[in-house]
Amino acid sequence: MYSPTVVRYLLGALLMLVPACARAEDGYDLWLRYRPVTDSTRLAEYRALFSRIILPGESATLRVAREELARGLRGLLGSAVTIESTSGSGAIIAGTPATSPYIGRMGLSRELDEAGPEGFVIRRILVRASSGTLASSEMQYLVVAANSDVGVLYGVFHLLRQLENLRPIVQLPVVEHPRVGLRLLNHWDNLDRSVERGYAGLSLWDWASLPDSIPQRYRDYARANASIGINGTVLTNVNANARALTPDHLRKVAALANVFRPYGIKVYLTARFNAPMELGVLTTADPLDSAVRAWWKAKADEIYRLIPDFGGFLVKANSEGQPGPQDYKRTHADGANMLAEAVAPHGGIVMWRAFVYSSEVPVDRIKQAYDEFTPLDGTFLPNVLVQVKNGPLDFQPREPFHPLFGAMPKTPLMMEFQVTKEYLGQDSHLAYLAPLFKEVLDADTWRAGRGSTVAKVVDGSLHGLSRTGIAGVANIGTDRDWTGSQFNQANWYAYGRLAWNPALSAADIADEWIRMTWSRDPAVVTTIRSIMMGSREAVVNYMTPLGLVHIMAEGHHYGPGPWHSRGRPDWTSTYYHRADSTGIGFDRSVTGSNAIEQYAPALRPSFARPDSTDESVLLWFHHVGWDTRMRSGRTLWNELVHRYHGGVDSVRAMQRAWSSLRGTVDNERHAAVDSMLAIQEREARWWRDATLLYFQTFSNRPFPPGYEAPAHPLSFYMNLRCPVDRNRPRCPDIQ
Ligand code: BDP
Repeated sequence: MYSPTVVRYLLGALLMLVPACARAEDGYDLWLRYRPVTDSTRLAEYRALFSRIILPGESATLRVAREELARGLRGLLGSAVTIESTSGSGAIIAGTPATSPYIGRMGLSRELDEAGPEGFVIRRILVRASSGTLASSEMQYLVVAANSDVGVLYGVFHLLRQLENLRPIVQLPVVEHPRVGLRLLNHWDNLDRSVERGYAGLSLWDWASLPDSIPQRYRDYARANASIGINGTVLTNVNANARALTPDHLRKVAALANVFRPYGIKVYLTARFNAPMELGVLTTADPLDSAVRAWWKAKADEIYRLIPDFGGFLVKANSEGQPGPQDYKRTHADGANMLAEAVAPHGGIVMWRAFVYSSEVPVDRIKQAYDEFTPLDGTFLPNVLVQVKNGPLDFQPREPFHPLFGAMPKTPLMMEFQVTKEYLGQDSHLAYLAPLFKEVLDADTWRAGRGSTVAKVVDGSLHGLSRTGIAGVANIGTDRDWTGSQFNQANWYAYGRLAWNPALSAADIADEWIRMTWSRDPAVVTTIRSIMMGSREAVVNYMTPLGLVHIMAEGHHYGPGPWHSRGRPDWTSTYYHRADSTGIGFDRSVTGSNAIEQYAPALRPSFARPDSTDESVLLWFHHVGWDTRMRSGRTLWNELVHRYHGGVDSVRAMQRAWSSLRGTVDNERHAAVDSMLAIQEREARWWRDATLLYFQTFSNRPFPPGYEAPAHPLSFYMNLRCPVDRNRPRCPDIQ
């Protein structure tokens, strides 16, 4: 039980006296800044209720919740906050029925049932101080109640977010629970601290100094994740290294698990399928071999001895050179089930990725996952989830939703989004991804009639599945700003918020994030929101409009390379755009690869013909003639030119809008974003000019009048060799 002594946070109060300007603004604080509320009405309202905290309990999670609440309120209220154990007028009372004597007596059981294991209830309670007398006064409390300690922590973060957003107290009551069970980050981090597709410095995990050294940054990472409801983290790259499973390394993993546990975050590892051969003495990794099965069981037992709440394994198998069950003529289900059996006694799970394609070049690579996985529906053990990328290809700026969603009714399908922007400008381009995530989550699969959205597949409601999950490939590294640039933080934030509740809107999430990260000034919020909300479409337009995909340069995937045609065909650009003198695009209708057949019958007609297909995915589904009329009345060629130029114009508009904010946000971060936008504008032109000049060699049509001429001839772009820095090329020559 929490000690009744009044604890004053003197240190906190002292810290508040240090002027904010004494610290350079570098973005380290993310959205957890807790800057003082300046609206005087709101401040008075908040001070009356939130200057006292009654949050008893000594579990590590409740301690974190109490500290966070005190820290947040101190910052927001700009005054001292006391932690007490007795009720007096005006206070926050937080806890579970088991940890707080008050909560147990409040009759919240119906709401708590609704909140479930991770959710919370926020209620306003008015109590008459001395009933019966005319002088009676009402005492007001705000109650944050949950069934579990982590539910209390989520409730605390929710409450602080509401206050950051200046919500009036009457609007605070709520019952909240996450719609998706597993809300995970996938770190593609290698053991040498390099990060595959990472653009924010090194891996956060300093394996060399673990388990002894635990920098504060690990806790700050966990805090940030808990604040948006993320409850698991896969620490290692899907292109896995078996060494992660050695005893030495597992002790390091256990140290991280200990740091993250109070924040409700479990750790997971990627499992290299042939680890029994690489680490053990076995000569096979055949999932049906009894020695192999015994090896994995023993390995699982060893892991759980060190980490009793270990989450489980994520596996990339038989994909891009990774070993897997097909090496032994076994199925993906055989492989997944073997691992699932090993972790099942400990409550662990296996996330088996559907990002697979064979080493033989197919007629249409994007069809392979569906073809391989749908026959396996119903054959996976209950603790297996199949993890599916949002689109059938590979995290492009725009793809249609993956046809596996809705097509495996007996198998929990996890969504895999990429938060790190491998194909959307990496660290430097401002692209807010919530509209992309929402487009996919809201897409209608039609598998059980209208309204069978991808979100309903992911949250399990479409097919009545209770095990559910969502994963985001993390964009986090050792950079001070965590994500390589200020606005990339919004994608981490938005991913977490949508994992908690896929029904939230991209604009509302942007608003919250802006108020917490930049400013509560309505004019500033409106300007930044408009920059963010248009930003992903701007990238689509200057990189891959009208359903084009995969026309980036080889290897680093950063700049344009529509001419790339060397090596394995389905890794080239020409395989995907299929430009020729008649037109451009990949025919996936019945006259082509017939990939449209993988969608529900009710959807197929809309993809079947160019004139019934949404223009945003037109060239994904069809090869279209250069002179075909688009909805705008322009020919396809002219429309392509128009879109590419529109993309660049949008970036310029973003630059102007951002400039208008100078002086309204801190200079350091303003300047940082300003210089990133300058890079983005230059590189948007690079994409536009290189790509249009290249496609012009097929269309043989002039650029319509009125558009800016390319700065260089095509040969200039094709011969550019840009030095690679942190995975991505800096190209000083393009101006
Ligand atoms: C692609 C990445 C590659 C990943 C692969 C995957 O380019 O680095 O290993 O996806 O998801 O997007 O496995």
